[in-house]
Amino acid sequence: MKLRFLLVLTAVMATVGFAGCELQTDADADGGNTTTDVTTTPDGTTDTAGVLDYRYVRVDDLSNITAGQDPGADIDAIILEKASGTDVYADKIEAFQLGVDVGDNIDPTDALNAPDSVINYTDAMPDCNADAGFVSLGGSGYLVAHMGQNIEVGDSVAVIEVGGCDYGGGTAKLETVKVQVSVAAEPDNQYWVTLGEGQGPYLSLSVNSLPPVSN
Ligand SMILES: [Ca+2]
Ligand SMILES: [Ca+2]
Repeated sequence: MKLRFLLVLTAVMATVGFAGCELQTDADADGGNTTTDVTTTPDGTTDTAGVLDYRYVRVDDLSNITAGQDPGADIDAIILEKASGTDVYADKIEAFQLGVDVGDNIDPTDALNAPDSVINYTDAMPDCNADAGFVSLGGSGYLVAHMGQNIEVGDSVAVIEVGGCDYGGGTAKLETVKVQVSVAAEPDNQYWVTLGEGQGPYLSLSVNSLPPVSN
């Protein structure tokens, strides 16, 4: 009888101890709880205290095209298509790695802001400027961009690539890219979530699930 009581007491203490640790871990600066402390940020997106925002997009060139003019995928723009219908653009390049460097168009800031090479990108055969307004990743390179708002479930991330469009002298070559999103900017951080891969000129990938990452 006495032994049984002791075992029960030990189990109760273990449970209390575990719950105590959990509360300690979840408590944040203002004493709230990470699951309930939701605020709205100045840019209109929701912000959950203790949970990092998905704000970065990595685009990898999977084409392996390393010769010719502007080899590899030619990125004109990255668009965060919010569930609300608003389009938000990349506003900063965080990292950039060229595959081969034989192109004229190797300035990664050409992937920022609204499309300026393939403007009518939703048309079946858009027009494109094959001379300017995009960055060629060189067959195996990548770039990481910071987006103007948080990437959330229900949004889509679109990459505008100068391919499958009419440049005046024919149709620009389509090239395959892979698209990932993360809470961190480093090219090799552990939090990248793959949205998918495919070809342009308008590759729009939906954001179906994003695992919460605590800070
Ligand atoms: Ca190309
Ligand atoms: Ca551009």
